[in-house]
Amino acid sequence: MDVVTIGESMAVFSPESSPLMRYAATYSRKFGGAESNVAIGLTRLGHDVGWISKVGNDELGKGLLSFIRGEGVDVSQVKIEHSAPTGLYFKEVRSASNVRVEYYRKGSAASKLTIEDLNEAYIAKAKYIHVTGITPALSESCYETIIHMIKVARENEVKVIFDPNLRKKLWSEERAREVLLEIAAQSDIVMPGVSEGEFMFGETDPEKLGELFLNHGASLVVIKVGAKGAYYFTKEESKLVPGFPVEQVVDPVGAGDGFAAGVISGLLDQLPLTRAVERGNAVGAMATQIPGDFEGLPTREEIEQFMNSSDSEDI
Ligand code: KDG
Repeated sequence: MDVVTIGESMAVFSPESSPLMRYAATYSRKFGGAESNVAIGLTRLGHDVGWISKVGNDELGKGLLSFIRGEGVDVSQVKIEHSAPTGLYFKEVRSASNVRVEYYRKGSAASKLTIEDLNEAYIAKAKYIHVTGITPALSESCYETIIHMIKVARENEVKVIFDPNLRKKLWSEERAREVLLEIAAQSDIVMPGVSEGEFMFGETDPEKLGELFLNHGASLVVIKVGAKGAYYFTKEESKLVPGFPVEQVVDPVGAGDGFAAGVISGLLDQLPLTRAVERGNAVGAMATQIPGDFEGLPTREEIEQFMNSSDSEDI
């Protein structure tokens, strides 16, 4: 495996007959989950990815699992949890900057993940593991599982990639800050948004945040600054890589996962950092053009076409 990721995926319901959940009588059902979005993004770009999770013994869980399997992600480590249902969430996109989500995931199948669900040999064979700050927010056993997975990765020289993906609806701010900082300290590559960096360190300047994350333990820090693009920082160099302009954001949910998939894909292809982050920017931009958490994620051919035809600023 190039990358192994872990986390919850849910059935996603989006209002159809009215843009607002409170008035809609009909909804479309899709699937989504930050980590499986990244897995799908990477698979579409030609990489081998495994996703660890649990789904309920229910129709949505079975549908979700066969869908993600159909995208080419290895789901051999996904278990069916008989004691809890697959999580759900409802998503209303009012505008690019105003998205509302309602979660129905407390006590869900994925929240029952435990250390026993980790196959250490499977993790040890990956080049990277990818974890987010969503999974440890789901339950105490999920938190322990993430910490253990990072330990197994480090013991086996597998690089740890961390996207804080702060979800304030899932836990208290104090606990979130504590755990996100704990995981960041054990990660090789950290990819926060600038507001997540501010939440963790109380600093808004991306340059200062880059330094803070490096001193905290990461060897590569990539900080997303929305449409402007993303900065990257190592001990040796730092740079702002400009984003790709898009006419209109149709659905911003999943753009960060697309960005992560693009950057990781660039790292797997051993591109120079500027090019890897540029690929992240491009995949993130494409993800915003289609409704759905991962539907807009491109194949390799599509991303090349987009990057060649796009008038991104010279970098
Ligand atoms: O990053 C996109 C995710 O937010 C979405 O797919 C659902 O995983 C999800 C979450 O926890 O909100």
